Amino acid sequence: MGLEYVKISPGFEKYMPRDYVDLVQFGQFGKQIDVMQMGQFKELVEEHPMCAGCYMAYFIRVFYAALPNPEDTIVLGTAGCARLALSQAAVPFIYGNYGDTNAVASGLKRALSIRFPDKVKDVVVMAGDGGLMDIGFGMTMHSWFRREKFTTIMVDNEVYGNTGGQESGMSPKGIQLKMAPTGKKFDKINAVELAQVAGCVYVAKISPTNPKRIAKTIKRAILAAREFGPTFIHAYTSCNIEYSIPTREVLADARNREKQDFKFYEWMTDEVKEYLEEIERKEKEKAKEEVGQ
Ligand SMILES: Cc1ncc(C[n+]2csc(CCOP(=O)(O)OP(=O)(O)O)c2C)c(N)n1
Ligand code: SF4
Ligand SMILES: [Mg+2]
Repeated sequence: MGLEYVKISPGFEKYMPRDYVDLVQFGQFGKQIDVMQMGQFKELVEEHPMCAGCYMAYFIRVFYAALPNPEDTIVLGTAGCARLALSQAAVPFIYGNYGDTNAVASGLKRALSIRFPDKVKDVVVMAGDGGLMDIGFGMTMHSWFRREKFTTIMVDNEVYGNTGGQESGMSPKGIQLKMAPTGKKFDKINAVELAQVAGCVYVAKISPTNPKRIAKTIKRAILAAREFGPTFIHAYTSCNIEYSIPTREVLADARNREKQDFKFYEWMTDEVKEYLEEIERKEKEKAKEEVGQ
């Protein structure tokens, strides 16, 4: 992709689907849009087949609104609920075999750096707790050991949601699930600590209760990965179905978990901190200038 590729050739507007024309005219391509404006611009993902009221689907919606360069981003997913919405977005999506996402993303990011040495191409993996911390554990870890420059986002619903309720390494100890009826016997894996030890330069844990904070975290992780190395976000994204959470209670549930296992946590290396602070300082100055004009 790229901005030029997204634009419609003059004269062809009337032949293009309405959705596409709206996306180019009123969407995010080539612009920086504040996530708080959601609902007032054409979003990169709209219709999708995830369960009604699924909080993972909400997180994915905010994720797309937060991308710093959607026109130059490739998203990688795999089997699991998230890919149902990721594959419907107006951003290129690659489906890695279950467990392979971080190996495929490593090759892709390296290939893009060779093919487009003067351009920034962001690669983001978004996959479930099973995909990244169980079956794909080795691939995830080794991409971090090798310091591959892309972002990994784990949408942790603490279960294998897409296959009907098996326990994962991320399910809490003691939890009974449809296909784990005697209760989980082991602790939840500490993914954030593993990421730090394995070489990630920016690590965050988040419960999606505050869209501005989600957006800031996603943007920081992507910007840091461009320059310094692997970055990781561990996001709580509940599963209404397997945890029997009524749709109207998903936000209350996310707030509740935020007080327990998912207290906001952010860690980065000193050089990443310095780099991000400089970018954010410049952005603030620019915004002030624009208000003054
Ligand atoms: C190699 C391989 N093993 C198993 C599966 C079956 N499978 C599909 S989705 C899934 C579990 C998904 O759980 P998770 O990664 O946590 O994502 P969620 O659906 O919970 O979002 C499994 C085991 C598969 N597609 N490929
Ligand atoms: S099964 Fe759970 S995580 Fe998957 S789409 Fe439905 S509510 Fe969301
Ligand atoms: Mg899961």
